[in-house]
Amino acid sequence: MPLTPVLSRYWDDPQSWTLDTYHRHDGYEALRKALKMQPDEVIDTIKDSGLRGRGGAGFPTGVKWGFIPQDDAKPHYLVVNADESEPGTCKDIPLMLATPHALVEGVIIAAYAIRSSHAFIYLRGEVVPVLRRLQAAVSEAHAAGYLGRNILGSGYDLDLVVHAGAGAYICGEETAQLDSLEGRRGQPRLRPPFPAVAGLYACPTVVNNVESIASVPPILRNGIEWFRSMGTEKSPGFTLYSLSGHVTRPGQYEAPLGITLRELLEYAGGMRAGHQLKFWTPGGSSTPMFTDEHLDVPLDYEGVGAAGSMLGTKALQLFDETTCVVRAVLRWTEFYAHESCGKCTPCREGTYWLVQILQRLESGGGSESDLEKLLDISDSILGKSFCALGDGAASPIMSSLKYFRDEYVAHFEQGGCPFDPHQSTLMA
Ligand code: L3W
Ligand code: SF4
Repeated sequence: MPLTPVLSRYWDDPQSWTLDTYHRHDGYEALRKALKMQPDEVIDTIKDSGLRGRGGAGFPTGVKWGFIPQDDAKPHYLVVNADESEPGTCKDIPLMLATPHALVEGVIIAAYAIRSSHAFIYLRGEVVPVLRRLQAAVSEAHAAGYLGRNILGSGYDLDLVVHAGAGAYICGEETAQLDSLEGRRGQPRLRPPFPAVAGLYACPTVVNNVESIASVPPILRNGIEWFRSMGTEKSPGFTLYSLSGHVTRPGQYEAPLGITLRELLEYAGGMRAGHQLKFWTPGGSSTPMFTDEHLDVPLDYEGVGAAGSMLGTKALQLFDETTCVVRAVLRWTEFYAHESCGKCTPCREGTYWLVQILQRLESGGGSESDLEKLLDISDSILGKSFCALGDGAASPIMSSLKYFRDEYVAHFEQGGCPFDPHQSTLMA
């Protein structure tokens, strides 16, 4: 399959982030088109395109917009989830840094479609250069008449606020993000009601990922058929795959949904010289891991799901044979234990105990019964915790024990890690 650079096509242009550059690439043409359509027509276009949410779950974007009730008196809100923090996930930050106007134009179109006059971009607060770039793009868009009152003479008004979060992974969960935006400590809310019914300030709210929203202008500009000519029937279009780890040329590869890791690896120059793939994540550390047996799994929602994992954020982290799987899983589990918000017992207590057991095993202690404890605790978390963070913590443990149980056993049988830690750059 060929690469299909759409979102990333001019990331390397000088001053790619300015309004002038964006105008040279047909910037804001899709907005002009959208403002001549009825909001429902815009929703139908995105529904018919088959665009699916790029933040992890793959929920159809147009269907989500269609949930917003049209006959109520409450305000509607659009919130862009730009709190990218899933381990390995690194696509939204480069997109916003290189082409912030692609996101801003998508926001205006999406807000118009759901009849919202207040939109927010909830950004991970640590990425100050992105915050500055987004704020500059919003100012440029205001000055050019794309934001504010009576946008391009259409009578439509929109205010867009860029909000910097305080650096908590849980605030990437959509309802925790809404709590945080409202000024409270970010913790997930019970769903239903989904945000589309009762979201920000208890009003109908659409929460979408950055890449999903940035994909809207090209669809409106080029049409449904063009979008559906890429990808698969159920997972149409192009998307950003982020390759990291022991790969020759790590980075963003924009390609149709349904491409395989084997094909992406050809573009990325293969694994680093002299080494072989051992295990990888299809969509960040929250998705069950794959091995070299899965090189030909189509990277779309159906293909990855059928092979027992999730496409997630398409963050492909690749590890070669020098990596200790127990140590990698320990590092991820420490992350989840640190980021657990503490609201529910299975995740709050479970992630703590998982770290204790993994630390014991990784340092050469423990026994066979520890492996059963890991599975037992993971089973108490998976599907039984309040939000997806718990499931994400259990997934790498369960999948690594499925594929690499022998390696866990080798640790306690040999009384230490069988890998030379100096050989694995990812273990430093
Ligand atoms: C109205 C209904 N709306 C579902 C909406 C819902 C949400 C979207 C998808 O988690 C996953 C998670 C992470 N009426 C609805 C409805 N909706 N039914 O549709 O909902 P859901 O529950 O399937 O997923 P989610 O809560 O959005 C996302 C995984 O993605 N993930 C991501 C991690 C981190 C990042 C990041 O750092 N950027 O994305 C990686 O795998 O574990 O499973 O909007 O409201 N009946
Ligand atoms: Fe909080 Fe973890 Fe429970 Fe989610 S699963 S609500 S992060 S304690």
